This record gives sequence, C-alpha cells and structure tokens, in this order.
Amino acid sequence: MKIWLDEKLVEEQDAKISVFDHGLLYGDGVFEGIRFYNGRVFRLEEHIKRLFDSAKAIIITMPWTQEQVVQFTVDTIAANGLRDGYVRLVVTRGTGGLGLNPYLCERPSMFIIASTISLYPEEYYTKGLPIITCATRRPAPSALMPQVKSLNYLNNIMAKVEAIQAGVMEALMLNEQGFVAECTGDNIFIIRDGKLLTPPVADGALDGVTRRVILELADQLGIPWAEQTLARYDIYIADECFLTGTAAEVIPVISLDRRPIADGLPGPLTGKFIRAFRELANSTGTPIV
Ligand code: PXG
Repeated sequence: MKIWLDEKLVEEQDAKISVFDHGLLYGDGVFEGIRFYNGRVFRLEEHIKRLFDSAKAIIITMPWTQEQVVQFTVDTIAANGLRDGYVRLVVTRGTGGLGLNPYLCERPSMFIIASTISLYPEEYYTKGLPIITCATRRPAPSALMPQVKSLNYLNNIMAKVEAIQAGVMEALMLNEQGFVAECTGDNIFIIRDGKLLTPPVADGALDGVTRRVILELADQLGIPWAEQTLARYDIYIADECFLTGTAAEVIPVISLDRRPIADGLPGPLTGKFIRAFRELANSTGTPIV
C-alpha cells in the first residue's frame, strides 16, 4: 500500500510520523474520511473544503491549496489502483516539544491513506440497526466546536463502547441539554407524518457531507424537511429513522433503547433515500485519473 506523507507517496512501512507530533501527543489535528465509488470520488471538493475549514478553526495554516490537496487525494487513490473504497486524510499540528503550545510546532503534517472501510455488516442495511441512548454526552459547542472534524474522538469512542457493551453497534448521543445531537460517527434523521427532520448542527452535530446530500435528495424527491431540535421522545414516536455518514452511508434504524420505531422495520422513505443515495454516489464525483 502506498501512503501520501507530506509531499510524496511512500511505502506503508516508511509512512511514519514522530512521537513528538502533536496530533499524537494531544489529538491536535483534523481529518476527513471520503468514499469513492466506481472510479469517482464522492463530494471530494466539499470534504476538502471542510478539512480546510476545520484546520482554520483550530489555527492550523495549511501549506497547500485546496486544489493541491484534491490532487494529492486523487493521486493516492490512483497509485493504489483502487476504484471503490475509502480515503482518510489526516492533518496534524506537526512536530513540536512536550507542552501544549501549538506555536512551537513548525509545520503541519499531512498523510493520506486510500483503503476500504465497512462500518456495519451488510445485513443491517436491509434489516436495520438497533441503537441505544448512551450516557456519554456530546461536548458543549463552547468546549469543542462540533463542526470541527478534529482528532479528539475519545468522547465518541466512549459512546461507542457503551453501544457495544449494550449489545448494539451504534449509540445515540444527546447534548448537555438532553436533546438529540447525533450518533458516534453518523448524523441522525427521522420521518414523521411524511416530513424529514434532523437536529440543527448547533445542537451538537457534525455538519455532515452525507447529511447535506440527504437534504438535497429530499428536495429532489419532493419530501419536505426541516432542521429541528429533537428529543428522544421524537425518535420513540417517529415513523422512520436512519443514520447517515461517509462510512455508514445511509442505514435504517429500527429501534432505540429496545423500543421499536413504528413497526420495527426499515421504512419506505428510508428505502427511497438509500436508493437515491446509491444512485448519486455511483454516478457523480471527481474522476480518479
Ligand atoms: N458525525 C460524526 C461525529 C462523524 O464523525 C459524521 C457525523 C458524518 O459526516 P459525513 O461528512 O461523513 O457525512 C461523522 C463522520 C469512522 C468514520 O472511521 C467516521 C466518520 C467518517 C468516516 C469514517 O468511523 N464520521
């Protein structure tokens, strides 16, 4: 496997970063996960823009342009001869001393891994996913901005552990006020009386690229939608529920806290979104050349 590291492609065994890198020492950095389908990278420019926005928000000055990073990403996928898969970009603060001060790190590091990812077994896409509410809350936006896709995922990992210990694969995370934020690596949607609802980003969700795609598809399919603060109650009484994310794609949720959502089967509009998403993902994107 060939990895992009800083300015060039290197073999996997040579893709190493310093133990003094602040990405490792402090989780000081940002990342992106992007999928490619059928020889095209899905929403590549949008993901790279979010990477730059995340970097800017934590005062990392990118030494590359967005156009360059788009090209590096495509080059890394092409160098590995892949047409379908997942690409991870990581930007760290770079190497510095022991001590938090980011200004003592000289230059950010970036590496790009082109591989594959599978978050949930295939059967869950047809049968649907049971989820639980976890006790671990999303950090307040005043503590960690939810829009920043940072290397600080301990909060989400602890939530994921709660899910696994409860015997399911995903957990619903609430914000400090007790309203629905998102899941550990996915945004959440419900359908109620024919209307699509998702919490606003300000309630503690990442501004997901897949989330934006779903809202665009809702417009195309003529399904009304709104960003609305949701409580667990709204999910318990929903007609349908699904999660979205680059890794998860679109996946039906069939129960929350062992309470079936509607009749406990994936809903018809969810199926429509899954099909529309797959069609779009397989037919659009930046060509890998
Ligand atoms: N919320 C969180 C906290 C995320 O980390 C999403 C929502 C969905 O955003 P996108 O833009 O992907 O639609 C994410 C994205 C992984 C993995 O390794 C997680 C994500 C993306 C790729 C891989 O579990 N999370």
